[in-house]
Formats: sequence, structure tokens, C-alpha cells
Amino acid sequence: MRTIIAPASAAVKSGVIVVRASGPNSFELLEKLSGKSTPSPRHAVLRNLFDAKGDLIDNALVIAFNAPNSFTGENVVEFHLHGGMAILKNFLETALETGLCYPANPGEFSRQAFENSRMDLTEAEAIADLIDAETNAQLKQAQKQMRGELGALAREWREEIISALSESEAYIDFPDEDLPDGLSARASSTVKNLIKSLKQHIEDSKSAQRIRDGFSIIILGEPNAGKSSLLNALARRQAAIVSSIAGTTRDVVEISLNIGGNLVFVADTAGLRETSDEIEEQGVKIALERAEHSDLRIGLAPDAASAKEIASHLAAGDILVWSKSDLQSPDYLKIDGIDEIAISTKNNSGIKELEDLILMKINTGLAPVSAPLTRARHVFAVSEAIKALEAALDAPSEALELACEDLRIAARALGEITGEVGVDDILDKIFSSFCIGK
Ligand SMILES: Nc1nc2c(ncn2[C@@H]2O[C@H](COP(=O)(O)OP(=O)(O)OP(=O)(O)O)[C@@H](O)[C@H]2O)c(=O)[nH]1
Ligand SMILES: [Mg+2]
Repeated sequence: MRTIIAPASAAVKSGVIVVRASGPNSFELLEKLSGKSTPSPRHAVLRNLFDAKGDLIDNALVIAFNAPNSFTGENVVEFHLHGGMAILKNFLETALETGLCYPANPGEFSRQAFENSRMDLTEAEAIADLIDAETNAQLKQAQKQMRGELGALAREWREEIISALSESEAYIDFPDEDLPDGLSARASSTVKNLIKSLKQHIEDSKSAQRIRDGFSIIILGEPNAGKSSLLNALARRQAAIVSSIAGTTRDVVEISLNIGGNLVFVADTAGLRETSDEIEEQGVKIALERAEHSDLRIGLAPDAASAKEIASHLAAGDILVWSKSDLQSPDYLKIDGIDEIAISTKNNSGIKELEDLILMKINTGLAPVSAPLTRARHVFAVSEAIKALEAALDAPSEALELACEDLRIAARALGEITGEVGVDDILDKIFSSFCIGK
């Protein structure tokens, strides 16, 4: 393990900047910079730190943590410097000049912690999510994962497969016994139950990923329906251009909002119509494509003809909004599963009601679940495991070995969630998405 160093707090002018060194040389580094011995672990002490010429860099608070009782599992020293840019620059240059340490790569501290079994991959990801969290829902979810809920569940699933596997392998090892048809009744019932629960988790993961990545809403409607006006009303600022010229919005204009503690993205789009304008046509195409992948569609229409048209792009659970209610009253279509509401951005009526309705939809779509799969990586691993488990159930009765191999594949896929069967390039990819100093 190499010794690494990087600011652990933002490297901006501030009261204090914390620089962290981690690895076998960290104590020697502290001794070299301070000219004194390493203080007893976990005790904050003041030390003068000097550069190579013997000039004072800073009088800093330092804390040493001895392996394995540190964040990374290595010897760690935290240098709490006065938060000035010249101090930080001098300090880092001097530290690197000693040849005792290297600048840390993104995520390298967490990687050390992972390599030293201080945490599994899901917990490392949770730290990244915790730091990135901007809403309360994101924070709660990251805290859950940091407590190891997902890691524990993944291990439990893996153990169930391994028990089914060892039971089946016993038949192969003792061929004198009567071979069951395929997996034994007990093993296949374990596998069947597991598939059910894995599928349920994939279903639930949609909610978890929406919490982490944001809930997406798209506004659709014919040109001039008032889409950009609605976006601006929700944003409470002039986010998109509004004009009486049909075809004003051509690209997707997206804003982020915090609605009821949830991260929500609202996208305004080009008005839907047949057009000979190449750019507008592209805008319409993009709007329709995005609508399919959005969590909620708001169809906007000022009159019955355009309401009927826009309703064809909506699905159950979506909202049909009658716009410009100051000009005409709505003639509700009363389609099953579609909520309808009338608004006017001109006199600000119905906006609050629409926001309440949106929040209700978000809350149903974001119901927190226990130990959720929060990343595409987790969902992929679970899907691979399901495929392999289904193959194990389908294996021909005379080929118990094949079924066992499928079980092994499933166990390996689930092991990737916690990193127990880590492939180096996967680990590189995950940790490099973290920031430096994490
Ligand atoms: N009376 C009235 N006019 C409105 C209302 N909302 C929007 N408008 C007007 O309708 C026109 C079009 O509004 P936009 O918000 O630009 O409509 P849009 O759907 O974004 O239009 P495109 O970007 O061209 O697709 C503008 O002149 C707005 O001032 C409303 O509630 N009442
Ligand atoms: Mg517009």
C-alpha cells in the first residue's frame, strides 16, 4: 500500500483545511515535517510544521490514527492547517518533496479502506452518496446503505445460493446415492424463493434510484399551450423563454427543484406539432423520446381538441393540465387513471393544487424501501443472478453439474455487489468516480 496525501476538506480559503495522509509512511511524514515524535493515537496536539529549508509552514493541529483503527485501516495523520491557499500549497509541496507520499487519486482513501476490509463496496458507495446528497430523501437513503443494510442483504442472498450449491454438490460427490431430478426439492425451493425476492428488489430499485438520481417530470403539449409559462411558475423564476410565437421552445429546458425534500427534475419541451422546421422537428422527437423515460408526464392543453391530442401521449398515473383557465373553462375528459386539473399562470390559479398533486405522485413513486439497490451496478448484478438461477432451475435432470455451475455464476454476481468477488477494472471504475480526498 502506498502512502497518499490530499485535502479532505474543500481546498478553499477557510478557517481550517484538513489534509489527510494515509499509508505506512504517514507517521514518518509527520515526524519529518514537525521534527518531533508521533503523538499518541487519537490525541489532538499542536505541532509546528517546517519546510525543507526549516521555515515555518504553519502551526497546525495534528491527529494520528494507528492502523487498523482508522478510516482507511492504514496509519493516518490528519493535519488541521489554517485555511489559507499559500499554507496549503507550501504544505503539500513540502510533503511530496520528502518522497514519503504521493498525491491521492480520486477515491483512493476509500479504496484503501475497502482493500483493508474496513468497508464493503456498498458502504464505500454510500459515503460518496452521503457527500453528494442534496435532499433529505437522498441523505436518509445513503445513511441506510452506510449502515450496511444492502451489503448484509447481498451476503445473505449469496449464502442461500451457496447452501443450495453445497447440498447439490453433495449428490455429485456421492454418485451412489439416487440422483434427484435436477436440483433437490429443497435446493430448488430455496432458488425459487430467492428469485422472487430478487425480482421484488429490482422492482423496488426504481424508487431507490429515483431518490438518488432525482424524479423526472416532463411537460408536453402543443405549441403555445403554456408549457414554458408553467415551468417558470414551478421554478418561480424565468427559466425558459415565453412568447406568443408558436414554436418558441425547441430544445429541452430542464430545471431542478426540491419538492417536499425530494430532488425533482422538470423538463420543458418543444411544442408537439408537424413541422417543416428541421430544428423544431428534432426538438419534438427528443421530447417524445424523453417522455417515455420520464417518471411523470404532464400533458398541457388549453382546449378540448388539444387535450384529446395530448392525452394520447399520457399513461395511467400521469396528469392532464388544462392551461389558460382565465380564458376558458376546462371540459374534463375524465380518462381512467389520469388526473385533471385547471391552471392559469396569468392569475396564478391552480398552481399550488398542481404542486400538491405532483408531490403526491412523487411520494407514491419514491416510497422508501429497505436495503434498496441504489445503483445501476447493483441492479445489473441482481439481474445476472436471476438469469443464472433460472438457468439452474431449467437445467436438464441428468445435468446436475450444469445447474451447480449456474448457481456458482449467480453467487459470483451477487458477490460483486459487496466487492467480495471484485474484478480490478470494476473497482477502478467505481472508485475513480469519487472525488480526490474521499
Ligand atoms: N391568458 C393566458 N395566457 C397564457 C397563460 N400561460 C401562457 N400564456 C401565454 O401563451 C403564450 C405561449 O406561452 P408559452 O409558455 O411560451 O407556451 P409554450 O407551450 O412554451 O409554447 P412553445 O414553446 O412555443 O411550444 C404566451 O403568450 C403566454 O403569455 C395563461 O395562463 N393565461
Ligand atoms: Mg415553450
